[in-house]
Amino acid sequence: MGDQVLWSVSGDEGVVESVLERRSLLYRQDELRTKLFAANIDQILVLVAADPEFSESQLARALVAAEAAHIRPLIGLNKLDLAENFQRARQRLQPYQDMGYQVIELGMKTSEATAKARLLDVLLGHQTLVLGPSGTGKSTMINLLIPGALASTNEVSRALHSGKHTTTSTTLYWLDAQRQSALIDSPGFQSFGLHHLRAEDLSRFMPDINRHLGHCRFYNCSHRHEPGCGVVAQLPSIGQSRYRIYNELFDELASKSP
Ligand SMILES: Nc1nc2c(ncn2[C@@H]2O[C@H](COP(=O)(O)OP(=O)(O)OP(=O)(O)O)[C@@H](O)[C@H]2O)c(=O)[nH]1
Ligand SMILES: [Mg+2]
Ligand SMILES: [Zn+2]
Repeated sequence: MGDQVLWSVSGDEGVVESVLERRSLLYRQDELRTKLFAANIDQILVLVAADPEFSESQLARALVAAEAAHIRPLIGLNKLDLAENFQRARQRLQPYQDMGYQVIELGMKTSEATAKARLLDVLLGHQTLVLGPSGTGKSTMINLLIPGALASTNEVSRALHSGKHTTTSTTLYWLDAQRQSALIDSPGFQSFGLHHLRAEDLSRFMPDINRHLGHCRFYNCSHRHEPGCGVVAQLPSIGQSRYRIYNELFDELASKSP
């Protein structure tokens, strides 16, 4: 269990190309950058769902890590059929849409063809790392896009009593025969670390804060306690939730030894 394989599509079937070394792409947080670049990843798709309810702070953290690594982040919101929860999740994502992130609305179980088309539209021609909490539909997405991949989904994991996270290793799937497009399915949001970041650089990687930089009285303003801060002046538009996340991440980064 937990072997990593390379898949390709042959007709309607997925073919195992080779078994990779047993080691996670994101195993060591401090090597995150290097490994992402090594895999030529140019996009990160953060997949959340109407249910389970997503943690905004986890989402924000993944987006910051992507920005810091100069990798384009995309947000997928799955489980369109869970209408009430979906509407709530959509509202929680509105600030992210407003700050420029593309939010792709998906119903992988009930609107398969539309979901597939929307996904291929952003995925073809790219190497995309798929991230997201357990149960949002990452494996479902692999199976939708690559018939025959047989990525195990939650039902299977319950049957096998194999624990919370169904997907236990990082797997690369080719989306096209030319091998220009790949999906990297990686378990665990939690391994997505920000260790390489300095607290004073954080604001640059949060677009809604970044856009207000350059108007502070002090050139080295942390946008927390200083008088004459141009970011604090914009708090009504930034919103308490995002500013709280900024402060939490800032504290975390500042408390680490350089
Ligand atoms: N209602 C609904 N359920 C869905 C949808 N897409 C996927 N699911 C279900 O959500 C559950 C979790 O899906 P998975 O694809 O296993 O989730 P995952 O992100 O791979 O989870 P891990 O491997 O644990 O990280 C499964 O029971 C899927 O059938 C959808 O559009 N609507
Ligand atoms: Mg999975
Ligand atoms: Zn400031």
